[in-house]
Amino acid sequence: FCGFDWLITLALFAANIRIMVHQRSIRIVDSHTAGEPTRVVIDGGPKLTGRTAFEKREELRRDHDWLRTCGLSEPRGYEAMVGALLCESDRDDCVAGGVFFNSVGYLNGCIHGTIGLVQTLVHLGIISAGDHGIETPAGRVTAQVDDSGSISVRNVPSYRIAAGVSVSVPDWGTVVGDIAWGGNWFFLVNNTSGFPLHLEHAGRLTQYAIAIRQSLADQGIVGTDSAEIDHVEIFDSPSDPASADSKNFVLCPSNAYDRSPCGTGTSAKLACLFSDGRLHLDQTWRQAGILDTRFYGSVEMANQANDIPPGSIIPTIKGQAFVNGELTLIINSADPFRFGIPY
Ligand code: PYC
Repeated sequence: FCGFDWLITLALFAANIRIMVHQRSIRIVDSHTAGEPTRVVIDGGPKLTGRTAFEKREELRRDHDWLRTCGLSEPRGYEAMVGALLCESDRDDCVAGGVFFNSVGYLNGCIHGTIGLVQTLVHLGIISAGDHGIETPAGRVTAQVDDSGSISVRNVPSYRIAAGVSVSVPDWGTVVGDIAWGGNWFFLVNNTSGFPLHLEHAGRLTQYAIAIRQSLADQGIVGTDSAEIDHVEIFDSPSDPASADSKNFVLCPSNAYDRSPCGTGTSAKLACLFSDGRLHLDQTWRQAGILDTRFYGSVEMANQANDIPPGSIIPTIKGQAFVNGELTLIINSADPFRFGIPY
């Protein structure tokens, strides 16, 4: 070899390897909030051109759904996992944006996921204690990071649109519940399954909740603008009344149950309690989830606006997340399941 010959040979060799096995890397930070996992894509995802988080979510859904399936479907993920694509926000009052998804589709808002995303930003040294705006497809939320490691998220306006709705559920009888919005649509019921809200009954509780959700759809019971009610929230007495006011079991759209008390679900619950006069403006509601981990909720009145019913509240949900992994996903063109196992 003389002159630049060896350099040209090296470049051709590298190019050949790239053609033979094309590889793409996605950088991830994993965390859990009260037991519920959040997988945040921090680098290597598609560059989105949408202006708002809502537009970005629709672009992701339409043009880049591979990111969701590759991160959350097996063999890399599982159905309880929620993913978030960390985005820039065009808003001056937001430090970042987040688009949330799961193994079957996309979410409007996700409070445990927002707490996980904010903890990820703290972990990366991007933010520290203080107030930070985050843009989500459901609207802007504010996250307050405190020195003790807790994160409080001031959510979007939440409200109940119907109380005491009866639904006939094959094999389970008539179930009566409320329909409320807390950033996602929820049907909230007291537990009539006959199975206590304990982890050992998660399978039967999941069947009960799926049957309720299916019956809502079959009987045309929907949210505003005919939106599907895709979350079911079941309540019972807390395991330890000294540390919680209520315990829940929340079915998510992927048919997984939320390991946390579900932040948007707790927001919907606060809206119902407030409408019933069972929660006051200066009160803290302690909501336990199926693992007996807790979110702490409080409410303020929402300013009246055309798109929300009178009496809507703004919930603030406090919880804690722990970063438990940093990894690089490798998308190898030779791998038949590089975008996840389809099902
Ligand atoms: O915490 O809002 C939440 C949530 C929604 C779905 C799973 N977790």
